[in-house]
Amino acid sequence: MASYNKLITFLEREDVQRFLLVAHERPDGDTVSATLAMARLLRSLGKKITVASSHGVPEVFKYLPDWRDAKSDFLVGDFDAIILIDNGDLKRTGYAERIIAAKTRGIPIVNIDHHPKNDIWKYATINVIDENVSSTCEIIFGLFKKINLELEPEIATMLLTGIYTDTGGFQHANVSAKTLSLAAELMSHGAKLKNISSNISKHKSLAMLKLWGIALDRIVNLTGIKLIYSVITRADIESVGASDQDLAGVVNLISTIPDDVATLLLYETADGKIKGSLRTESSKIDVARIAGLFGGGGHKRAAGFVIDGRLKKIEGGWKII
Ligand SMILES: [Mn+2]
Repeated sequence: MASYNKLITFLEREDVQRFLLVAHERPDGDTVSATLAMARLLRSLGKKITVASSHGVPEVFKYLPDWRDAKSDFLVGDFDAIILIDNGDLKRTGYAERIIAAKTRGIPIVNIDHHPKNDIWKYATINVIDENVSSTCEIIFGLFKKINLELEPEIATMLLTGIYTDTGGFQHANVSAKTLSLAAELMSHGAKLKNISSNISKHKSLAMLKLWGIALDRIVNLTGIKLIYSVITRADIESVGASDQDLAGVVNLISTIPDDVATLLLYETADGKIKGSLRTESSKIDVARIAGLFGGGGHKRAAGFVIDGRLKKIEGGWKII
C-alpha cells in the first residue's frame, strides 16, 4: 500500500498553489484519466492546475470530461510543484530536460505511479508508488478517499477508465478482488462502465482495422524462442491513413494466442526510432525483463522499449537495420 500522508500534507500546504500535472508520452487511458482526476482533486482543494501531455489526448479518450485541458507546452518556472502521474520513468514524461531543470531550480517533484521499474524517485521529493495495484487510477482513488473528497460521477468515470484500460477491460492478470470491488464502488458513485467499454473496446476506425490487418498478416512465429512478432512500418501507417495511436491494441489482440509465448509488435515511429510493445499471457514469462534487454521496462505481462533503427523485410521475417 502506498503511503499517502506525506503527499496529502504537501498538497494541503498554503505556499504550494500552482501545480503542473504530467501524463506520460503516447498516453494511455490510465495516465490520462489519473491526471484529469488528480486535476479535479487539486482544484477542489483550491489549487491552480495545468495539465501537460506531450502527445495530447488520443481520440479514443475524448469522451472524458476535461480532456481539452491538456496542453503540450509550459514553463516550469510557472509552478510551485510538478506531479508526474503513471510515467514509469523520466524519459517517458516527454519532458525529461524540463523536469531536470525544475529540480535544479528547487521545484518539488511528486511521483505517483504503479510501474515497478521507475527511475523518477531519484528526482522526486515525494513518491507514492504501489506496484500491487492495477493502475495509477487506483492510487488516485485512494487519495480521494483519504482526503475525504466527494467523488462526482465524472471523476468516477475517469478513475474507472484507467482501471478498465490498464486491465484490458478486466481481462489481465492484474485484476484482483480488490480491483473489482473498487470498480463496483466507482460504479456506485456513477461511473459509466458501458460508456467506457463502448468508447474503448468498440471504437475502431477503418484506418485502424486496415493497419491491424497488415500487422496480423505479417505475424512471424519464432517457435525456438517462444516469440510471436509482427511489424508495422511508417509506410504502412501512411498507406492506410492511420496514426500511431491506431496501433494500440493490436499487440493485445496478437497475445490472445493461448500458448506460453511472448508477443512483440515492432513499429517505426515518426522520429526515426522503433518502438517495441511486448505482451504475454504466460505466468512463466516476464516481458519486462525482455524489454529491459533493450533499455525499456514495464510490467511482467506488458512492457515496451524504444531503439534506434528501421525495419527491413528479409526472407521469412524482418530485421532491424
Ligand atoms: Mn498505468
